[in-house]
Amino acid sequence: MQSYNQKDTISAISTPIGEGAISIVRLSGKDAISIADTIFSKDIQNLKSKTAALGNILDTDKKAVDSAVLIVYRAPNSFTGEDIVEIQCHGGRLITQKVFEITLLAGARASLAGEFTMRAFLNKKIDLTQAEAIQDLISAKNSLAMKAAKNQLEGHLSKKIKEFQKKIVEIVAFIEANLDFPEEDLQDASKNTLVENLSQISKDIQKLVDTFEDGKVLKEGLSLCIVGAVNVGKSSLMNAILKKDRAIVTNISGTTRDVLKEDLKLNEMLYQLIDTAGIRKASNVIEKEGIKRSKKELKDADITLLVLDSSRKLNEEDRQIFEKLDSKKTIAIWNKIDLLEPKVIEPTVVEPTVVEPKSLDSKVETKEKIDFENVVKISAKKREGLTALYSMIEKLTFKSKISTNEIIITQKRHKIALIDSLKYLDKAINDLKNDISHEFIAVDLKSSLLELSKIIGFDITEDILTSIFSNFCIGK
Ligand SMILES: Nc1nc2c(ncn2[C@@H]2O[C@H](COP(=O)(O)OP(=O)(O)OP(=O)(O)O)[C@@H](O)[C@H]2O)c(=O)[nH]1
Ligand SMILES: [Mg+2]
Repeated sequence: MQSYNQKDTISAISTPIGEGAISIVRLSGKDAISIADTIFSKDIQNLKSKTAALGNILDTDKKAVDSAVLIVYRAPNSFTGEDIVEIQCHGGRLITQKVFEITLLAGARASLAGEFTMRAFLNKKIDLTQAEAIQDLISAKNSLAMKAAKNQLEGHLSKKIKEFQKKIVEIVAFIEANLDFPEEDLQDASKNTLVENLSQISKDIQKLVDTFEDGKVLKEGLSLCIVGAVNVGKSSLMNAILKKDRAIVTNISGTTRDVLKEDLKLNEMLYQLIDTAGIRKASNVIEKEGIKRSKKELKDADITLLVLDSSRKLNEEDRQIFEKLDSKKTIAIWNKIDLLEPKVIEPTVVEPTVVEPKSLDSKVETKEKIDFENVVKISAKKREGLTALYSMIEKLTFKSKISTNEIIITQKRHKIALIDSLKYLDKAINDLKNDISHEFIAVDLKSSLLELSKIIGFDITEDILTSIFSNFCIGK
């Protein structure tokens, strides 16, 4: 693995590769200005910080390659804390690549993934949570994930961690003061207060840990797996949700043999919608394999959409699927309600959104009652009842109702550090209750503090740093 050598001046194409009006090639490091100066038609050595110059980029034969605007940022007032030069050239694939190569020939090194941000962190321009938030912000796929990343970038997570630290430090100081005067044992009253205060911190840290599940949902989305017996309308539901004819639909039982997956955005959230083969006792080898795959998807699904055919009675196949389901993450969907009496669906326009009669659910009676908490009635064919289904999906999506102002942890690294910190904290609380020597308690509290510091970026090994930043995009 290449190493992130901080002494080098680095260069990268910082805009996406493609055709656009402009592209930016960015240099950072102690030689950034002199390198840019040698490849530019104008003298920029004395250009003031945060000012621009218009001129030509010159190749090694001093021939003009492109006209460009250069912006100079002088250390320490730049993103990385080093001298930075941003070269804004024309946005063609080839021209951008050429300008980038010229910077390398003039002495810069191609930057590694996340190297600009890593330097910003190493030069204390941002802490580690903020560095990580930058990548989250870039890769955010929905507005909630974007807001969570922005929150973190603004330093709200670090602030919260520092609050925990401050409270623990005060307690350590108190305990250590007592260590210095061993004859004065902690009074019961102050011991109880300490236990109370530490327990409150422990509870608050646990609360933050609990936001990780939601954070993961924001970042990665959830899988929505459509399952059911054959011919109940699973593929029709997939098509209705996607508003396109993705899956083959026929009246032949066992039409779908393979697992179909499509990305879906609903209420700003990301999902992977999965259509599966109808589950039944199959004799055909292909269908058997399809059913095996359906069962695997069902097992891994975050939310299950169980489709039932309301035009017929439940059968053994339906009931066998019930047993495999976790009712908390299942939505039971009575499909084909257009075939039930009284007829409630007027032959209205089907695409793209359908105005639904409000009392759709109450106007039709399904043949049987089922024991599921989340039940909706729809017609996949007529695309009716989907709004109710979508709100139910939304309800099951978040364990707690996410407020975008809330601090949410989205990195596994943060979760691990918080849990490790909690372990020491809880041990200290127990020891305090059991009158264990205060020295041990102070040591545990200090270990707890150290784990919290890791989140912000203190006491982080080079390996960990490399693993964090290597997931970034080049040029960031
Ligand atoms: N009337 C009516 N027919 C429907 C509805 N949904 C599906 N169907 C019909 O039911 C039949 C089966 O639909 P599919 O979507 O292929 O069912 P499936 O569950 O994917 O079937 P397999 O892949 O074979 O397991 C087709 O003839 C559909 O047109 C509905 O809401 N109303
Ligand atoms: Mg199907």
